[in-house]
Amino acid sequence: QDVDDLIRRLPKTELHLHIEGTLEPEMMFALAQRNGISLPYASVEALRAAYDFSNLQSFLDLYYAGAGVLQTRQDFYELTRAYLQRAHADNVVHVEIFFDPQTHTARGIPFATVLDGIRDALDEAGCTWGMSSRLILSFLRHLSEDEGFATLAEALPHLDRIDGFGLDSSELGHPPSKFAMLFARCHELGKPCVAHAGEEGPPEYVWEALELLKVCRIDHGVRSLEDPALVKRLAEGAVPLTVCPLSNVRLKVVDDLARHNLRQLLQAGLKAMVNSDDPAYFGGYLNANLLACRQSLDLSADEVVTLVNNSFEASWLPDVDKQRWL
Ligand code: ES4
Ligand code: ZN
Repeated sequence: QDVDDLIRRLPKTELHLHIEGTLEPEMMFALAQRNGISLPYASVEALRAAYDFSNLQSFLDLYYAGAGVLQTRQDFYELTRAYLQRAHADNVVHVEIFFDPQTHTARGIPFATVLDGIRDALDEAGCTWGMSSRLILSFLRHLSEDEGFATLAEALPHLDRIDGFGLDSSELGHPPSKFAMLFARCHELGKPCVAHAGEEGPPEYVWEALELLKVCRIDHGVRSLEDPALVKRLAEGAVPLTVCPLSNVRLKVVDDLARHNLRQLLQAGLKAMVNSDDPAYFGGYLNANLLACRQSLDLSADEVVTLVNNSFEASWLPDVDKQRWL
């Protein structure tokens, strides 16, 4: 299939990826053994069988528990290296990845251990393959704004290695407005900000992310089409939406990939693109997401090129580097 070949061969960028969500069951078991941790699953197969989610929260419960096997700088390095190898195999040339420091500092893992391990692998991928990268510190929205401020304080000595800030975790009941002061501080530090919004939450949360958190991208945003005024605002501002199709299916945000609104988002003039979110849990990395959409939505070559170009345009690469790939 020509379009499938195009998907595989095109240079691509990944803008919505949680590094903790790339922890494959095999590595989870290997790290558990190395670190003397016992997992409540008998085997890799039993663990994979538990990846049958009913909503975002049922996934997050497993995702936070799984991340408990990550303990040392070497663990975070190996996790990130394995992801970057898979991305490179998909012809991904630039990544902007999230990490959730609060998931680890709450277990007594030092902030620097997490950051150093991830950065080791990102730097190595830059040297080995010329892969460029950005690292986004994502705050957990189920925690308080004060806890976010405490995490930001821990990040301050490392700001030269943190490229931006994000907001993730349980969306319903934790609107962006809860973090307005924290994100104002992030902007004062001169860093771009993004937020998950309109995944399970209503269009109002997307409005808040734009108006109160002043984000430059919306992560997911698939519920935006419910509000025509919001669609107008997103189109006029050319605000990118980092859509994650396989994630939306696995978390029951949409009931079937064939009914995903990806094409409608593009037709409404929105800068949507495809990303992989938590690929170890949702059944595939970037090419798998694009190939699944091609199949279920019958994406054309033009649509694939638009999605990939939107992703480069939405990236934080300087314009000269974007020109290389567009
Ligand atoms: C996430 Cl899919 C999703 N949504 C919100 N927060 C997250 N953290 C990791 N994956
Ligand atoms: Zn996400």
